[in-house]
Amino acid sequence: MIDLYYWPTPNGHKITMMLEETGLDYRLHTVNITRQEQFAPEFLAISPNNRIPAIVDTDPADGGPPVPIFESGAILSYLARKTGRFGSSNLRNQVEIEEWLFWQVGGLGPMAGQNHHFGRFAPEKIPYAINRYVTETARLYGVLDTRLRNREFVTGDTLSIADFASYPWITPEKQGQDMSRFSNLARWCDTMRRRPATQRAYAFAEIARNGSAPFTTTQDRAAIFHEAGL
Ligand SMILES: N[C@@H](CCC(=O)N[C@@H](CS)C(=O)NCC(=O)O)C(=O)O
Repeated sequence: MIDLYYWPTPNGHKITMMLEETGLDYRLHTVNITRQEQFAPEFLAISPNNRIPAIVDTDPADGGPPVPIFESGAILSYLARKTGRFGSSNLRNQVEIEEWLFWQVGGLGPMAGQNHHFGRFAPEKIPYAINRYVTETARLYGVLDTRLRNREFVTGDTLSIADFASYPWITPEKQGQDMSRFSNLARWCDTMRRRPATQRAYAFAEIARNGSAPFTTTQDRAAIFHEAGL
């Protein structure tokens, strides 16, 4: 069983997308970061950087005690190893998956995060900062758009953890981006959005945001699917 500590943000969506795609059994625990729940000592014991997402695998492959993991990239890689899915055993493909995973966690995520901060949340509007991060987000969109020109997914013909990492961070309407400049990226976003697992992941996001109790059992989860018509 995977215990997922989650809030419905882009970094949270990455992991629910992966878990829904793999069909792994998981329990979802909300950590409301708008109410500072990420600073609770129980959560910090799992995620010392006071950030979601985090997981605890209560049934690790080595049969040992539960494994806690923080950082979305580390979680995606761990789950890929655990399930044998959305990673690769091919050396060259592995390199590509890691490149694009690190590109997202070190580039697209932080830059788009600053874009959100200065464009939407900062109490003071600072044109230099807004422009800097909108421009940098556009550059990163362009890099991914070029990458997707001859590929269905970020690392080739098959879906990988690199896709789960980037998809939730492409929100042009929140990031001052004109998607008509990025046709390959738009096509890929559409493919990702239509996947049933993505639909389920985002349905949970809505439920968590509305303050409903998170699910703790597979039965609760089935009931939520049923209610959401998924
Ligand atoms: N590098 C981290 C970033 C995680 C992150 O920034 N999480 C945000 C929500 S998207 C958070 O928990 N913020 C709470 C805080 O800053 O206190 C990852 O990829 O997991």
